[in-house]
Amino acid sequence: MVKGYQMPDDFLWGSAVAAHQLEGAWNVDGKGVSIADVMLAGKSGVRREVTDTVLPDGNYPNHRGIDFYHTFPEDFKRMKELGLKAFRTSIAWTRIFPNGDEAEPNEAGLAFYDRMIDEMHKNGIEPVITLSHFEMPLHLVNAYGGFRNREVIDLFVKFADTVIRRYGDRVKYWMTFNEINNQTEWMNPHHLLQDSGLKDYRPGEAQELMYQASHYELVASALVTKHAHETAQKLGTDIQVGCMIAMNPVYPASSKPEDILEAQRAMQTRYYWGDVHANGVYPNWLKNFWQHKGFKIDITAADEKLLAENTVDYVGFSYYMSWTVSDTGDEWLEYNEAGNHGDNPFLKKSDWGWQIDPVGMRWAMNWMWDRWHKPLFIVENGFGAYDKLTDNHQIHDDYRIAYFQGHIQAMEQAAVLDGVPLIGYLTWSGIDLVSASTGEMLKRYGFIYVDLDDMGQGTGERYYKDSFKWYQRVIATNGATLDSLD
Ligand code: P53
Repeated sequence: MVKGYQMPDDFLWGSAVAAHQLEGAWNVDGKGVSIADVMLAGKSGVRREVTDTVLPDGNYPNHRGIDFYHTFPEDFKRMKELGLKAFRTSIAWTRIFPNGDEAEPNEAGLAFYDRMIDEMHKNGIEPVITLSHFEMPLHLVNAYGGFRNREVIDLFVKFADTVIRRYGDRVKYWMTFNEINNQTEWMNPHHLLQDSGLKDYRPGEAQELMYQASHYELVASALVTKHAHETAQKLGTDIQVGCMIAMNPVYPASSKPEDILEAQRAMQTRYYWGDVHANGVYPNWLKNFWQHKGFKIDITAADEKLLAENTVDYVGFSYYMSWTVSDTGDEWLEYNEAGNHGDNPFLKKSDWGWQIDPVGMRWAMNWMWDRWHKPLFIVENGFGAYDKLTDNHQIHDDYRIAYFQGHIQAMEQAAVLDGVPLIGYLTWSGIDLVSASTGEMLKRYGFIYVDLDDMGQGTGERYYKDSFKWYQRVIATNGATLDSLD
């Protein structure tokens, strides 16, 4: 028995994906080249190489995705059968502004998302849209330097305004930058490129550049929020704009006070983006830290006013794992995301080394609500695993069901027992797609299996995993039944 708790009637059960990880059709209907299009496939433990241009013989898994660009009408039928009430995807910036700086948008790209959004509504599924999910136009990286350049704010806001005006009558929930705080790990070039379009910098300037680019993104996010609220008024609709934070709780490795202090600073460091988005101000410790480091971040008084006056409507977050840290002896408590982590002896790991921690979900939800006082929206939670397709096309993924049982139960306890306001719960990813960190297809997340391998070989056929039936029943009982299938 796994105890479940019934959620409110309007609770949004759903799944989430990102355009570049499943659409394919990377150069179709006028789409430009994005940063996701120059990432080769990696493997577990092997980083994805980024090429300057698209090489003719490279294995670029995002070029084909799962061909969702063409299959979405049938795939949404399957998701309706699953019972999804909401579906999160992103709008690929390069379908709308192929290079990012054109005067006019690409009508074929806009028309594609018209069709996709209408198809969701036809199936009774509420769309949830991310504006920037690791897919900036490559041209903005090469010609502008990505978000280190203040000019990119206006280009992003123009893209966002264009799509919010176009779809604002049919899309209520929007998010600005996916996992904006992944760049806490600024020593990993992959995150700086995905989050901020930063490339070609000296290693010594990476940390300062990260803070500068992040500031411009926070300003862009506030401007988008402001404009979206104006658009909503004009259209007479309700539009909600959220931020999107990668929530990995960072625990102290022991009850030693120095470890606890270090963990507190780790949390402050990873989640200041949430502080600015939700509370509208930069924390003092961070301003002092910049000064200590000699960082000169361009933040104007007008920026600060804008941030204070345009906080988000809700906090969207992803949740996969938790970490632990120990004291480093540094008086400034500097948190090194790539270096400080240890193993938590109480937790098991996935095949990719991600520590599985359902209790941390409840802890994190309480922590965020206490700190930000904004409704929460879980927009990603899931388990990447190798799945085995049997001869008669079944997939017995009891490990995935077990992961969801623990996490959904913890989510329900936070919402029902602790009273944390929660809009919905979206699993990553509903249907198998290309992994963001490794580019693998074989790191699977779906309830729907897609018959493709890491080289893009396979029939592309869809099959239902055991977890499909399980999640279908969770949704049908509004979260009350979490037991395993018989
Ligand atoms: P993949 C790092 C750590 C946690 C989540 O991840 C992350 C990342 C960035 O790679 O990304 C989010 O596919 C992201 C999705 C991604 C999903 O988690 O690396 O928003 O795009 O696919 C799962 O296993």
